[in-house]
Amino acid sequence: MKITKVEAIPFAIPYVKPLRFASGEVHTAEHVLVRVHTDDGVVGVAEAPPRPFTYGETQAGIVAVIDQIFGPQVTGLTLLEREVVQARLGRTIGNPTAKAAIDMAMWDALGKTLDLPVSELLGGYTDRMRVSHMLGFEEPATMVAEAERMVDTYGIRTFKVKVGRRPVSLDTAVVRALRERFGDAVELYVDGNRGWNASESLRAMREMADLGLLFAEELNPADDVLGRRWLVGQLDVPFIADESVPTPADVTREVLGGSATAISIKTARTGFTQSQRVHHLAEGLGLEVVMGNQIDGQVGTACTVAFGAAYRLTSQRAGELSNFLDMSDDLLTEPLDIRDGELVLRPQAGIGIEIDPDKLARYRTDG
Ligand code: MUC
Ligand code: MG
Repeated sequence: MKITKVEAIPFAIPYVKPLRFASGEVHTAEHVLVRVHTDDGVVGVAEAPPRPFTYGETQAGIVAVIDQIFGPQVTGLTLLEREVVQARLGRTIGNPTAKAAIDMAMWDALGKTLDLPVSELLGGYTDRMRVSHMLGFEEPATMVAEAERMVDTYGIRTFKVKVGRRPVSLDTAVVRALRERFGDAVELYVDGNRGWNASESLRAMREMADLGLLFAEELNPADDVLGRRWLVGQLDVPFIADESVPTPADVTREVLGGSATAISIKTARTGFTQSQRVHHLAEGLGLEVVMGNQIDGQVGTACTVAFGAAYRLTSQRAGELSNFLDMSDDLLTEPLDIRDGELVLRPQAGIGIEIDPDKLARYRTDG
């Protein structure tokens, strides 16, 4: 169970169509595959998605920090020394997806070593999650057409609508068009990625008051401290903190400060070990939780559903598990399969996936 090597392999897979939102856009999945090798010959895998517009990490930076700092810090430890790993990686502030991928690849290796699924090791609550699909910026008719395709092809009935454009009517028109098209047959919530200020956010939420939204997410910056508190105090739906809470300490600060009333858990940034802490904190505080999407590929999505299905709280709401559908290809031998609006866990050990060596050879960009 001793870690002998940590590999960080950059790869690039184009999107069929770009995803656009208030803080940026994604055209190609330029991610990093992390492989943790042990002295038993076991290899655990996970992926780190750089989000320069959110956390400041880049693909080259993730490879460098793993090769030069985090890899050497964990090599020689066993897969059971996860708290030692957390303490060592935690000395460095930031680099959330690089740290998370190492943690999840270790859990995958542990599951494979013990011949048990990670989701069962974590909590074993259920074997599936309902799927929520994220709709990026387009014209209302295009976004409605994409939602129709998701309903018809995959049975998905929960949509997170990206908002945060100006004027706010650009976005409120989309949400209204979706509600008019689908009536009560779909669940809708909105995510602003900090695009609006507090008063624009409140105006938009009032314009959409009759549209039955489940949540509002990160409509304005959390650093508008008083504005954010003012906004959250006036809403009658839970306000989800996403990129403002990359650590358990941030969750505590934002929630106790009145700047959030619900939490997005993203395994891409808190791995499994820190996501457990966020989950336990949310449970103790009585907060709603959504399993979020860091625009993950299939490796990252397998991690999200493994964690989300492990606990009652994280499996209540639909998880954001479908954005890999916009990618032209992926790395798995057997693609994830969304059916009847659900993603079902694979019964295999670890996170239940296998990397296709030919696909990795085709898409890796390190020579
Ligand atoms: C989301 O929920 O915000 C877009 C930016 C980011 O950091 O994550 C995605 C999705
Ligand atoms: Mg978000």
